[in-house]
Amino acid sequence: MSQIVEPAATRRAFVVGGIGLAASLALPRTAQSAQSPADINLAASPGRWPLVGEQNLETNVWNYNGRIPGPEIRVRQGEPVRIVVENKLDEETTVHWHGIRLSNAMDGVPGLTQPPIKPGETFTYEFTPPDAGTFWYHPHADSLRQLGRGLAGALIVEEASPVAVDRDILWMLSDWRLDSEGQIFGGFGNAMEAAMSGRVGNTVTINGALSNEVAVRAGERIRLRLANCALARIMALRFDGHKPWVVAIDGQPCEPHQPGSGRILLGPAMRVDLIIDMRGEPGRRYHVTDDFYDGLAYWLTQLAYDDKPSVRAHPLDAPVSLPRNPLTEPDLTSAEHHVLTLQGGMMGGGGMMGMGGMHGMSHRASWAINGKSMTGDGHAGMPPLLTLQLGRTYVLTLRNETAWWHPMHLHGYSFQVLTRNGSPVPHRQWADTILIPPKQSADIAFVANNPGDWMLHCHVTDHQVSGMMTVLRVA
Ligand SMILES: [Cu+2]
Repeated sequence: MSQIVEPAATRRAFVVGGIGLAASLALPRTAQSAQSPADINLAASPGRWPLVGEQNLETNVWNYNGRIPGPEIRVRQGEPVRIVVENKLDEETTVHWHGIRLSNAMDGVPGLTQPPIKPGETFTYEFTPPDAGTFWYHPHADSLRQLGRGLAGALIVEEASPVAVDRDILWMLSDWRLDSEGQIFGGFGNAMEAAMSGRVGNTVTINGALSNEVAVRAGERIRLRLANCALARIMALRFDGHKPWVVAIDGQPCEPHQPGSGRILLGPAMRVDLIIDMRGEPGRRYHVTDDFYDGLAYWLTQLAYDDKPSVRAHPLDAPVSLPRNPLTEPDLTSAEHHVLTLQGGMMGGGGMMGMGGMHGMSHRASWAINGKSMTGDGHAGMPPLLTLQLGRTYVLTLRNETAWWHPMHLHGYSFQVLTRNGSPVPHRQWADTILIPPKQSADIAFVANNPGDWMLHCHVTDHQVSGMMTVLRVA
């Protein structure tokens, strides 16, 4: 079973909220189903979209199926999916299914795993997602412009049996750099910016629109799926008056926990699933604030309670624990260990890397991993930094020597996060993208059970295309 969730339903549920709310409170939620598996069609093309919501002001974007974000694709765990991607852009593209453990040929890296999709051509992606969870899709070609102009969408893999929540909602968080006319600034790939934070924008949208409020009802339990689709913006969300439980990270269930700081930290490409019990007062509003950057806090939206009394007489207690996915536990006793050192950028002590990229493309090398800079979006003949033995457990230490944060993404795998700066990481955390603060390190572990050439790169897109990228070969 697979389907695209219709835009009307999506917008009503996420943006307007109130209509149909009572009807959706049935517990547990019933998965919508199509009777037979059908092709899903995605067309990447230029378009227009009312990002800032003012009348007659539409932003020129690039999008999938005419929408920002692209259609929410919902599929079932363990059931085959066929997605036909048509390229209506005037440049090459590919689609990467971020976080899905699939075969290498379906991973969407141009040159490395498939020929790029030329303008006017199509490519069919086929895979069977082994894991339920919150994933997303985006291009892996000309990534700065294609992602930065809006090509991204959610890929939700539903659990075999529905999770007991009143509502399951998704916030695709995107960051745009808009001018006073509401149009996207050009100038992607600025070298100075690339050597610093990357292209952080000035407008953050939820599901393709500025959000003033999200309607909620007292007493309801919401599963809120957060996905940071920004090129570079890191987010730290606070839910005033609420105590969300983190139940999954990058799609992978963890032990439910409330983050000590109360903040939900989301680097680019990261997802977090929350369970939030709406224990606010009917009729009140509560800010959701992003205060990651010092002095630049803003409120993203408000949880707006309607006037109706609580939907339940007694608050729910323990949050739901999501069923685990079929991940292979690393065998740490026999693991092979490697250190990957993240280097470069401004203010890191050594200045900018200044070295020529191994693969120049049009991007200047500002960053490196273990002294090597691979630039661009992927291409044929990228030499692997490491060759991993199929079936063996590996522990990688990701050591950030730079002055900047890096969300490091490994394709084709979910890895266990073992330690940060040598201290054990609690709550059984697995991820596909790990945010590493300046001068800090993390140890991750995984069983190299998926053969192929897999990218490992920073998901601050400017960092990726200017050198913080490498390839791990599993053979
Ligand atoms: Cu980075």
